[in-house]
Amino acid sequence: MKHLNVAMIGSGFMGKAHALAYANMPVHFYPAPAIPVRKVVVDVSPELAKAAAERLGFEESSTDWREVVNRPDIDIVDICTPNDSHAEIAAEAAWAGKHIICEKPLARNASEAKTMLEAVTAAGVTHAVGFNYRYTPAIRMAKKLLDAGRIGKVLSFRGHYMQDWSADPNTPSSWRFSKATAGSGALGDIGTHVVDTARYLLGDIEAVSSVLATHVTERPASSSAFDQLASGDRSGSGAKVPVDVDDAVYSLLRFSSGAIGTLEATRNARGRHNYLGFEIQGADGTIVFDYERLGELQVMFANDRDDVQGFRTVQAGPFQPYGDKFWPIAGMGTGYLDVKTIECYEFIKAVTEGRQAAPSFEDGYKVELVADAIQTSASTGQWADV
Ligand code: SOE
Repeated sequence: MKHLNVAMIGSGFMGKAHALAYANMPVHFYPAPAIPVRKVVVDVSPELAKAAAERLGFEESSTDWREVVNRPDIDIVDICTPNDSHAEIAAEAAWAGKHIICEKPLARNASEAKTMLEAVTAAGVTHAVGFNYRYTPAIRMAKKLLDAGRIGKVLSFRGHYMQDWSADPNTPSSWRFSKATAGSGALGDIGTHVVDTARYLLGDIEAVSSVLATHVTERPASSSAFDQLASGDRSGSGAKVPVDVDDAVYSLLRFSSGAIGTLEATRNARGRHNYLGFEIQGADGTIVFDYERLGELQVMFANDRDDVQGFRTVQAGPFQPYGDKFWPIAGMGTGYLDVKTIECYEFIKAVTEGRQAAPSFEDGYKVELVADAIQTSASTGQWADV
């Protein structure tokens, strides 16, 4: 079986998810298109990098990403670093002829994303951006129902991503609260997942009318090398540092198809942990998804008999996309790692077949165009074209 050597840059939360996905993928998808080999992991200090190699199962560790991405034995570069380093690492990796998977959002803004897309296109390598949620079996199932016309013409989309890990003003600061490193706040971090899901299910968005807000304007500095999200120290002990990104975004959406919709995203919604979801209304039915119950899809078909009309709950299982690769009985449970494992499979398959993955850097760039338009609309108070 073919083997592909992976160099992973960054070993935080996403590095852990990707490392587990490389290990699990050939177990679920056998025979695998190729076996990903966890060759070398890079982090900012020798201690962090060495610990990451031990913990995540990489053969080697390094602190020099540039040297690593230029190594002749590396086939794939996996970018799991904060947003401000994506463009530089991706350009170097593309010039070195490596296939690239880059965590989302692709970049801090559309112009940076465009340079990345140009670099990978010129190099002719396979590229993917980590909008993992579109691989959720229940979301794939929603796409199948839409493509088969089961809810008729799509009229509207209500998309949301609500979390609460930063609702407490004492949640420590991190690169996610700085425009220089992140580009934007809730918009880039989680709103872009909604944009990717919307584009995947309904097609391109052509105009937006948006508002952004920053409710928590300063946070205690973090004492940890890693961004700890909900598991951080909330004692409020660090010196306060300013927040210069949004922590909530609300937007109206107009799709090229004629459908209309909404997007809501915040990391400060008490009680909502990973509440990514949507409701799609069609002329002949409705589809509802909520990631906090990711193994389920709610569907309503208008052609059901009047006396039994209503939502039914479909459990993801062997009859839904990718379901047969996991457990042989519906309802046994799909998790975050399963979604990351499917993402890994699709990327490795695209590499071995010498074609583009989906979502690619082009999708990542188009999402950034929407995110830029949302910021323009929020600052002008007008609709903005994408
Ligand atoms: C933090 O909001 C975060 O880690 C996002 O960056 C991820 O994309 C999301 O999947 C989980 O939450």
